[in-house]
Formats: sequence, structure tokens, C-alpha cells
Amino acid sequence: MKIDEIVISRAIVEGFCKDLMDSTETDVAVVGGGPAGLTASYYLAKEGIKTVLFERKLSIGGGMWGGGMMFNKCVFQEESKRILDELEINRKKYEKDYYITDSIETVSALCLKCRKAGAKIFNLISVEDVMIRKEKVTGLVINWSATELAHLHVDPLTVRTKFVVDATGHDSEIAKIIVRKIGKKLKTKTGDFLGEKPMWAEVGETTIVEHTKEIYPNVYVCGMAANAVFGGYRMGPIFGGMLLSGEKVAKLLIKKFPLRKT
Ligand code: 48F
Repeated sequence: MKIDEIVISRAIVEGFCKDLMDSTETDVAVVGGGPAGLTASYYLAKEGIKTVLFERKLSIGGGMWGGGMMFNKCVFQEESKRILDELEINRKKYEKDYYITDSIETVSALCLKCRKAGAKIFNLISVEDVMIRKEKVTGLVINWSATELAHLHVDPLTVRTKFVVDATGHDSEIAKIIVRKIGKKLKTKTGDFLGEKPMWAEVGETTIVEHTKEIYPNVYVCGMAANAVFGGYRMGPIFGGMLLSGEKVAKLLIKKFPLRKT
């Protein structure tokens, strides 16, 4: 068989551009491909909702690969076991109410399930701003992460979306952009970004689900970003809350698409 490098190049450029063009208008844009953003994208896509995820880094998976302090195991509590089962992630019971998984398998399964469900994932793209019309977020401003890293003066592009999910982890970047650009208008007690509290896994894992909600018209927050926006505790390498938070944001958004095609 003849192999032509130029055909390979064309296939890559054309295939990628087709995906990007198709993603310029979407139902839900998820920012951040950690456990929370991936879980949210999986459940949304599974329901037939057009879902696009933007991840700054080369690899998807956020803080999951390294487990706890690079010991590549993840711990999950009983409540999240059903999501592990849905995603076909192998788990072992450690002791009552605690399960342990291999972090490499966990991230890979999340990523695969997400793609197979139909979510589009763009790695190496950072969200650097939002588009706001009539006090509602209507789109995201994106650029190659490489331009950011190299401090290149290159203007970004914009995608339109009905809803945004801030799944950017501890940094809660979308919430912070909103406060920086238009002031203290978040749906928190003060309107400001309240900031993450220190480690308290038991409380953090409970509040993360409560804190998973709309923070500005059309913008929802999930995962560690939810606790950071609402002043919740951090919880370290127990990951059940991330999956439960991703599932919750998907449930909230699914209700917004009553006429979706399944
Ligand atoms: O940090 P991350 O894994 O967030 P998460 O899904 O899970 C948190 C846990 O990993 C852990 C924890 C467990 O108790 O606390 O930290 O809430 O994933 C967030 C992802 O978002 C990407 C970032 O590279 C990471 O992979 N990200 C952050 N800001 C942007 C972004 C941005 N502006 N544009 C694109 N991606």
C-alpha cells in the first residue's frame, strides 16, 4: 500500500477543522477536563445534548492521574459507587464505605465513555474570556494554550453556547473572569468569588454537591470549582464528590432541554 504524507496531513487538518467548525455553536460548553467536567460531559452527551469540552492541557483528566501525592490510586465513597459501575471502572472495597481504583484506568474510562457518548473534547485549548449579552453568558473566548504559554500576542476565537459549565478545578477560572470583567455579580452571598477553605474531606465532599449550581445566568459550576466559588472545604484525593458533582450539573442542565432528541 502506498502511504502519502500529504494525505495524512490533509486528513488531520480537515478532520480537526470539521470538528472545530461544528463546535462553534453548541448546547453546553464544559471548561476543564478533570473528573467533574468529564462526568458532566458524559451524562449530558448520553442524553443527546450537544456537548463540547475545552481542556487547557495536553492530557485530559486534571488532578486524577496522580491519585494522592503521586500514588496513582483514587479513593471513592459508597455514594459514588454507582457512577463507577456505570462507567465500568474496576473498584476494590478497601473497608466499609471506601473503594479504591487505579487512577490511570479511572481517567481513561471517563475519557472513553465521554467520547463514546458523543461529547467532543478539545485538548490544548484554553478558555480565556466569556461573551456576555443582556447579562447572560452566551459564549466562550478560546485560544491555543500554546499562545498563552509563549505569551504570543494572538487574538482568540469565540464559540456560542447555550450553557457553560465551569469545571476548572481549584482555580474556578470562569467564575473569576466574570467577577473581573463585570464585577461581583455571582450568585454567592456577596456576589464575589468566596474562595476555597482548607482541607476537610467529609464536609467538602458533602457541600460540593450543594454548591453545584448556577453561578451567573447560563453559567454552572461543578467539581472543586464549586467549593472554591462558594467558600467550601477542599478534600484531597477522594474523588466521589467530583463524579457526583459532574452528575448533578448534568441533571440540572438536562432539565433545560426538554425537547432534546435522545
Ligand atoms: O483540577 P481538576 O481535576 O478539577 P475537578 O474536576 O477535580 C478536582 C480534583 O482533581 C482534585 C480534588 C479532589 O478532591 O480536589 O483537585 O474539579 O481539572 C480541572 C481541569 O480544568 C483545566 C485544567 O487544566 C484541569 O485539567 N482548566 C483550568 N482552567 C482552564 C482549563 C481554562 N481556562 N481553559 C481550559 N481548561
